[in-house]
Amino acid sequence: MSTNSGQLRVPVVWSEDCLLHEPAGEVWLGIRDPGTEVPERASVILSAVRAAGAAIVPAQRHEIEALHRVHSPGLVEHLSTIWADWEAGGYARDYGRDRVVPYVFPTAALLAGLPPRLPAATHGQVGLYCYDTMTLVGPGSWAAIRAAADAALTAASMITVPRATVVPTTVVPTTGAPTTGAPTTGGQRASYALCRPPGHHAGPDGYGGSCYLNNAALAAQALRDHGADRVAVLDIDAHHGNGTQAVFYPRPDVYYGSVHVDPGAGWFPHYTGFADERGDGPGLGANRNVPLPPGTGDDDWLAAVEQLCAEVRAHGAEAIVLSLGVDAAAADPESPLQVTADGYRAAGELIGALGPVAVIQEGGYDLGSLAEYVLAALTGLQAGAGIRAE
Ligand code: SP5
Ligand code: ZN
Repeated sequence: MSTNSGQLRVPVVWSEDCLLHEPAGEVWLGIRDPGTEVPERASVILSAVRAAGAAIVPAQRHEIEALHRVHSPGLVEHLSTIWADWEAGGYARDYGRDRVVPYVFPTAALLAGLPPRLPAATHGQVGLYCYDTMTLVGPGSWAAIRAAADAALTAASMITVPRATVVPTTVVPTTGAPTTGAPTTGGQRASYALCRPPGHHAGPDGYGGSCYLNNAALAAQALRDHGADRVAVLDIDAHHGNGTQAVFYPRPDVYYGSVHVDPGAGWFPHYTGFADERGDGPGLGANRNVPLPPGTGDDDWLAAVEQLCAEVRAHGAEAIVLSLGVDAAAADPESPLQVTADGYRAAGELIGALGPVAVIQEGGYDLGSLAEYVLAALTGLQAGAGIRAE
């Protein structure tokens, strides 16, 4: 037992299935690199939260319809079947293509206003819902994608929502032995879903950025469906959560606020995350992006987090979803931000004070410091929420 034992009182929602997704690299600028979104990310976080004494709660299986609250049935069906189609098509066996990677994308440049048809060939179809070459699909991917979504939905169901009249009825047990016992419906001030793969780059009808289904958006929508009139998603991953923004862009009921490295300075996702993206129609004003220059450290990053927290309060959010990417860490290979673990602890404290929070794991790729950062954020969060460590 580590000396941290008993320190982490936020229950951790987890499914072993999250380890089954092995993207086996990412194709970046035409070459397959090893990739950084690896199963070990989840393993090191799991070990650390266990050592810190957290209750581990199994992710509960939710019906497919819960996924359709955020995503098109077409995307969900595609993700659940594309590996089997790829395998049946012999792409792995006969052509040495061991993962699904698209090569034609039906962008406006190709379609020129025509509606996308369903291509006859599987290798044509694989570009239909995917917007980059870095988000590979393999044999275990769907099991993990669904498990991550289940973990997020479970975490959402664990926190208390004011005036909640509905407890989720679509929850059915999954396999796997239950562990030490936090309740699975309501009552918690905070919960943490150890989601892998991450989700915030996945939109209503498409995937990319190492994300397939949007775990945080699913959690936020579930909180709305469980009785919260207003929900906020705070995104402190180093990258802009274009998928979450897209899901809620026209809506006033779910605020989205993100602090991230400036896409205008050359960083992924390149096309979104600019300060002038403020929402659309009735949702105008309920979207906020705070892009920061490469090299930004704790002070300016925390000032941005504080600004977002003030907006969450002004929005009147009754429940909060925190997209917790820790790739703003100084040592992270995927971002040039320079935030310390103490910075994440301070951010957690600010956010924990806002109200009930369901925390969703997003990015974070430095295997040496990842777990320390997650623990810092979660212990800060419980302090801010007034949850006493023992
Ligand atoms: C969830 C999340 O954090 N997704 C971010 C994915 C950003 N990936 C950008 C990949 C750019 C290519 N990686 C080059 C790594 C060089 N070390
Ligand atoms: Zn990220």
